[in-house]
Amino acid sequence: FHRSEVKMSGQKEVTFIMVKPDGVQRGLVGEIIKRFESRGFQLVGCKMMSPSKEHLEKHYADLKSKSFFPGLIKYMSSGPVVAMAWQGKSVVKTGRAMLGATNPLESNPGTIRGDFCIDIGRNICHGSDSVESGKHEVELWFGEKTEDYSLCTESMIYE
Ligand code: IDP
Ligand code: MG
Repeated sequence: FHRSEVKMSGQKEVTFIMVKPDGVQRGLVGEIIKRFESRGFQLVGCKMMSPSKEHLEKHYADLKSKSFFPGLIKYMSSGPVVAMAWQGKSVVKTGRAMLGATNPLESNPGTIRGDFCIDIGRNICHGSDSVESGKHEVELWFGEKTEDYSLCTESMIYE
């Protein structure tokens, strides 16, 4: 690796961000996109869709044994979602910080959940919780179909 290639590969980290059905209904799609865009992250995939129960069960497979799992699947299939892949340096960890805590009442003001919601079962957005799950979830929701392009503002965002 050249130095610049090492830097570039760090900036290629991806996370899966989803506006949940309540976020769509409440008109928060633009607000959530705006925050990631303004921060400097790069949108590499975006689609509105109504995922099947089977797809949602795969996405939330690690929560299958939880008592709230049936309710979660019902909530998540109550309307269309906006699925997104965002790319950039440390986008997974930073994306989680931008979302706030799982329970919105424990989310700081200034975070998406801390600014726009109250109940854990209506917390308006999803974000991958590790670099590995970011890769896995982007693959699950987009397959190979994310965009590979460079931002012309890159040298204004990264030193
Ligand atoms: P995360 O979305 O912050 O990563 P997870 O623990 O992965 O949180 O849970 C996935 C989603 O399941 C949460 O965003 C929330 O919508 C729902 N959820 C988690 N815990 C509860 C609960 O105790 N009651 C109801 N819903 C829950
Ligand atoms: Mg999670």
